[in-house]
Amino acid sequence: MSRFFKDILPLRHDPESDGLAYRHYDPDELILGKRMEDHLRFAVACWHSFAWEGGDPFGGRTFDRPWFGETMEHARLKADIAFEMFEILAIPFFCFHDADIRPEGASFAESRRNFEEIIDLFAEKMSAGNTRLLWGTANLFTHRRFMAGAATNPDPDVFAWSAATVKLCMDATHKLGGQNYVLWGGREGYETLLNTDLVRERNHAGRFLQMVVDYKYKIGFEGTILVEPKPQEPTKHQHDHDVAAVYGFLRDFGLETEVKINIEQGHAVLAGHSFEHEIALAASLGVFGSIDMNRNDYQSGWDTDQFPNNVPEVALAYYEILKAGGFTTGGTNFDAKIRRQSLDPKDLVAAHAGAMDVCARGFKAAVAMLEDGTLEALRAERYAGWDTPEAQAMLESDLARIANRLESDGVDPQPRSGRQERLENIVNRFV
Ligand code: XLS
Ligand code: NI
Ligand code: NI
Repeated sequence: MSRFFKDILPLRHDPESDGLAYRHYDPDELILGKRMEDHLRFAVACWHSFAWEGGDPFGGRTFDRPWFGETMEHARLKADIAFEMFEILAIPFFCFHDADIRPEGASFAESRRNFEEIIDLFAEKMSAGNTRLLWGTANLFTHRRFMAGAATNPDPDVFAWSAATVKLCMDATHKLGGQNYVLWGGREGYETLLNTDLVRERNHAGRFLQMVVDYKYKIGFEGTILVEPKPQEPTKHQHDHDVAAVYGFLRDFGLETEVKINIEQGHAVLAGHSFEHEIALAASLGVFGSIDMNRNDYQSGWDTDQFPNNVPEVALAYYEILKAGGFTTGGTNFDAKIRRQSLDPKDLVAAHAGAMDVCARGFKAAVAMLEDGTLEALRAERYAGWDTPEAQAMLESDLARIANRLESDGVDPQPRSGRQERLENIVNRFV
């Protein structure tokens, strides 16, 4: 029995349950020839579940956890409880930042030793259980040294600190067999141009990412390097605004075949996009990697990082992921936190269980929509005019020849319905 989760038993698939169970998520159910667990590849995010204390801009800690404290003893207890929850959920993956799992030391070397000791403990626990590492990452945003950025900091010493930290976190991710390494540039942006050298900052961020890719090859890390876009928050203008901006950035630095993108639902919404738009765009550019699954409150306009509970939204996201061929090294990371009034251990487990069920329902709906084929057929029909040899030849032509042909053939476009409501009605049959 767990010290923290007390009488909470390991969750099972039980559609009839009225307690803590998976009513829709069944890891072993075969879908399109693959187990549901292997399609969805769920992960717990250590920062929200075990490091976040329940604070908001107006108040501090609301959670009372026995592992809160800046000693190694606390860190070891935190690791124990985290792995207990992974077992209760029977979740296949987890993700972490260095700062989530170790106390900050008085020097870089002390922080490194603290971190390496916990990584060794993680390695032991992982070999005794079934939970693997989806991705590791470095926290280059919480400590005040990063207030003006990490790789984009005007102070070269902070660039150096960031490089050493990422090296350490990549080594740890490699050691634990992580499937990806993520970079989210929380502070890689700026508040005002009055104090910012935009060009230099962008160049430093690009050079930093090139060094990350070089280091991946140097140590033989076979996972995927992922960048996670976010348009604002914490800084006002972020260099990694959305998928389109990150793709342009990768192209600029020759990294578009080396680095892929980790797309977060809440960040997509903050950027003024839908989640499925970001996924479809990344897939079309060959840079789709993984997802951070959560949900923002649509009224508050900031990154509330709630657990997903909107099946139709989730279904449209998985529909695009399936069309892109599904995950390879990526997965569904719950970058989500319980609300600050959700004090009980049970709230933490129920949040993940509910989110996994929501994703399972959305995923199954997506599979059904794809197998049904009506949506794809109607989309293809909308563009069918382009399948003719004349239309294709126009793409090899030029403006003057096209203009001539328009008049000589008497071309006269006839508007046709986009049928949006009918398409939405079709989606509604499946969700
Ligand atoms: C914050 C980000 C962060 C990354 C990992 O908004 O989502 O949690 O996923 O650093
Ligand atoms: Ni986020
Ligand atoms: Ni995230």
